[in-house]
Amino acid sequence: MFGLSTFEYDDDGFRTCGVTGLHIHRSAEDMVKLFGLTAIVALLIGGIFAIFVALTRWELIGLLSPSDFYRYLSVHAWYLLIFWMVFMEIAILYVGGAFVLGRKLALPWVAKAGYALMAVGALVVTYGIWTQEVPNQAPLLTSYAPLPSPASFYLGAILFLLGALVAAVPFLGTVWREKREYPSKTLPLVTFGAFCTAIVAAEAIVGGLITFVPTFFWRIGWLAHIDAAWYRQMYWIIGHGSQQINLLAMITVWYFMTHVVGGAEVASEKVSRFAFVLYLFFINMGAAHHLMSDPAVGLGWRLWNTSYAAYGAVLASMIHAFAIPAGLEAGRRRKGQGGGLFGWLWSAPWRDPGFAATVMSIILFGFLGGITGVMMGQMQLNMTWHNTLAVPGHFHGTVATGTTLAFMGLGYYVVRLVFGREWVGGVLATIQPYLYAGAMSVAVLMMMYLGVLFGVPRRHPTVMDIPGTEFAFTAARPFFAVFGIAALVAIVGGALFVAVAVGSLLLGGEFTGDPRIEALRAAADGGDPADAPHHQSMRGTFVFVLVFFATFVVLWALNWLLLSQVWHVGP
Ligand code: HEM
Ligand SMILES: [Cu+2]
Repeated sequence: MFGLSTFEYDDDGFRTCGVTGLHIHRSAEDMVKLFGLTAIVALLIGGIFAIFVALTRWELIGLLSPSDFYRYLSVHAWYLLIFWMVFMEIAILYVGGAFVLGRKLALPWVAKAGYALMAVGALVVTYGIWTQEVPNQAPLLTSYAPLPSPASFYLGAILFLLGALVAAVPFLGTVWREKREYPSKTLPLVTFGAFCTAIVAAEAIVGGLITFVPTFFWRIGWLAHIDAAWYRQMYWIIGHGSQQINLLAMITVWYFMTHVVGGAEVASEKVSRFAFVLYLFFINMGAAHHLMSDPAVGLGWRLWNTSYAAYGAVLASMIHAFAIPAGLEAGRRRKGQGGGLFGWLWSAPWRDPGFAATVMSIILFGFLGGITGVMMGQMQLNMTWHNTLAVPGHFHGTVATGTTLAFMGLGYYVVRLVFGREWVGGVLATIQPYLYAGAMSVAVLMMMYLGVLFGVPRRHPTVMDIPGTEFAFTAARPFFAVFGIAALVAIVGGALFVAVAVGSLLLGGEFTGDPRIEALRAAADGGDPADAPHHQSMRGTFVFVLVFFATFVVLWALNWLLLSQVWHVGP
């Protein structure tokens, strides 16, 4: 597809990847290219809109008028959080399914039909956002009823969701055929992770259809009324559910990339699989954190879901957060790649942007997104975070820093291993993950400070005041300056990724293999059972775990201190 490939195939349409040893069929490869490239186009468009959004919030520039701000913010959110992520996730399903199992993609025409539905849906959503009328029809991400967002917007969202559901069918069909052929063989961990992702995705999408279809009927006049509280609760099945898809897909990419590029080996398959299963049972309930201040649902319901059940999913994340670095440490130690406490890290391929992006993703997702998510997902602490700029701070730590970096890392290897192109850009490609990760981290921290310390609201185009009130945020000005500069640098970092990826496809030489990765694969073939991954020392990872927990405790205590200072009870 696209005539960009440099590979040759056997008569059945298979080839053997020289780097990973995977048997890859053309049918799956074509779809990975199609969905992957579309995702990168969405990243580019959403990134362009990030410029306008960030430069409006930076009061020194104050670029857009209020009506334009909400229109641009809606495009930014839908192209990045939904289109960039979901197109990439379908590609990940096909990598985790057909590629890893060494099979043809089942029902490739269904994949094409799903793609067409998704693409049309995305365009209709864009049309809806663009033609909405001021003052208050811009959907943003949530399009809460009774906000009268355009009917075309809801129609587009329905088409897109249907398309994603259809596009998941070839993945499930591929797994089905594998199980029919080898009923007693366990699925590889990456396929298992992709399978759990697909289940969580199906639940989220069905929830989205249950929400958007009646809302669409309401907008075209077939239904007289939509209950606002019903909408809010149902909407978050997809609103939060899509973040669960992002999380599971990202973790699957972490396992895949640390293994392929870093030589990681899974220390305990059972424990890692158990963690995926924990998500299946508990992660949905986390959605209730969006209703933490909502009077329409009971207090007990909110507390149970967010402070008890959700911790089942947090436990799963903790297990992966240990298992993946531990797998990297154990795998590299076993292959003789560095001893001592951190030798396995110093010797890692830090100049490889695929590896660097993956590791930055793991670290920053945990420290910036994970810790803040658990804190603001807790009833009392939520009061100081709710609806402030700290909330976008949190989710730019998760999706915009963590998940986006993981998908960029995978993107680098799609360029190499699927398109068969070597990266162009030299040192620019090497620094890209660091530039994006570093600047994004600063922007995220500033959003959090502005929100928690100054109470600056989210989703607001006039920045230094709240019209009609006495509030003024002038003291926050220096933080906005740092935010604005960091946001611009982050946008440059994101643009650099698009430039390297697209540049490599058009101008890159043929990728003929990476001696470092081949050496890792050669070193993996030691058959000594005493030399198993779980017999290796994982003390380096243990030190990281202690650092992580210490940070967690300090931030937790600090946030309670801030909460205690919000008001004084008594004389
Ligand atoms: C350099 C990159 C980026 C910058 C500078 C940036 C900046 C911003 C800013 C300033 C806001 C508005 C906050 C507010 O006023 O409430 C925002 C909102 C948002 N951004 Fe980003 N962003 C970037 C990348 C991303 C990425 C990669 C994603 C998703 C994967 C993303 C998803 C969102 C979402 C979902 C919203 C909220 C929309 C809503 O409130 O409904 N952003 N972004
Ligand atoms: Cu959520």
